[in-house]
Amino acid sequence: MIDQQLVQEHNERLVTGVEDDFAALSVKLARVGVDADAMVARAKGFAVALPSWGLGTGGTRFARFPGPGEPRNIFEKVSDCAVVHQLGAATPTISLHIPWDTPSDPSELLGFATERDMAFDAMNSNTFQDQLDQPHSYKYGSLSSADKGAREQAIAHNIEVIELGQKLGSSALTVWVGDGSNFPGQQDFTRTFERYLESTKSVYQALPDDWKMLLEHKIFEPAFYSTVIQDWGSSYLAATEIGQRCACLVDLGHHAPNVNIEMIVARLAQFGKLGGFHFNDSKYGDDDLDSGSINPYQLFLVFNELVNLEMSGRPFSPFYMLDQSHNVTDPIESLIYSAAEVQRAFVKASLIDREALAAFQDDNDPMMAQATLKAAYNLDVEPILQMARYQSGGAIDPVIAYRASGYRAQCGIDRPAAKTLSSGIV
Ligand code: RM4
Ligand code: MN
Ligand code: MN
Repeated sequence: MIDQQLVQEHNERLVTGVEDDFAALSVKLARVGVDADAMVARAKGFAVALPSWGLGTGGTRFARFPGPGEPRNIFEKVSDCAVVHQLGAATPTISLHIPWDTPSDPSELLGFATERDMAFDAMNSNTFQDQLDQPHSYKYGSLSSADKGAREQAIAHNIEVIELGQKLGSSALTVWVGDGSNFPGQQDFTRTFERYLESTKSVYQALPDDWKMLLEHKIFEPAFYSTVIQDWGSSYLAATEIGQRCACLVDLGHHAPNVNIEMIVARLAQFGKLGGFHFNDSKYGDDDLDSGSINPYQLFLVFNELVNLEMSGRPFSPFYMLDQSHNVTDPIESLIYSAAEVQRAFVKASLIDREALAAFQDDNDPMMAQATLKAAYNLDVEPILQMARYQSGGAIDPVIAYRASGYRAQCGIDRPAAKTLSSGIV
């Protein structure tokens, strides 16, 4: 963790300016009947989970350029997550990926996280890679494989992930499989999907009553012709077949460019099958760019749907997580910044004048309807986010505070990396 004294000194230098900006924004919002303090409270209540696999430098098929002081094990990842939350005050939980993060002693890991005020969010299984000593290969699929042994192994793995998650205080299993095909004709779409459903139902039977199972769709990769859960339609069908506590997880990067993701969100929400999100951004085929870095308006429109759902009063407690790969930035900086971008979209969406919007919609007034959305989107809500961080004990400008702390340089000393050439796999 970073010395809290440093955070306080950082805040003391900036707080007067923030108070001035916040006062000005409060006056502006009061004119349209919005209480700025209530928005700060809302921002403070917002949380998005951190992906344990996002703390190391990411890479591509071509190369990876590791940064100094990368975490070498799950404890160091938790330490880095604690720093992200200490400064950004929006990320109190961690989502683990198993077996990448399997602890030898779960209670030790839980204790380590609790001491740092961190908890565990949804658990992620991994049946898209083979592990050493694993009897069956996932080369041709896992939960949907034609090989019964591979399917049974994948089911058993998912159940083990649930059992581990129970020891860590988690309450959800996210299932993303790389299953699919690279050639037309390679797989029979229907039989493959049937096998997937059968396997996933077996996992669901082991799901504790208070858990959720989240199915994540992805248009392509690693399979390049078809994937078993390719789109939200397949995901919805599967979640509906599997059971009431099974729902769909939307990873923003898992769609074709220009797809109307906010409408997918609305559809899933309407039919009670929206389970959670993996936030990130994408431009072409990449699924792991930083949230809000390419298309912040889309993120806002997604949150417009989420706030709509919240306002509808229907039961709703989605799992929010960042799922990003940081190839050219310090992962801690990216995660702090991205969490704030997601929180910003949430706050802006909370400022939409929904009554006016509904009236314009019913009057068939597209100009004023879109202007109502834009009025909220165009507001600069930074003082609200700064005030929320300040009141929560975080840093007013968390990336600046992080840089000033020297945390990364210290990690570079404490965590010497093995000297290997990092190569791509082309
Ligand atoms: C996938 C998907 C999953 C994540 C893996 C590492 O593209 O987004 O959520 O667990 O990557
Ligand atoms: Mn994902
Ligand atoms: Mn992905």
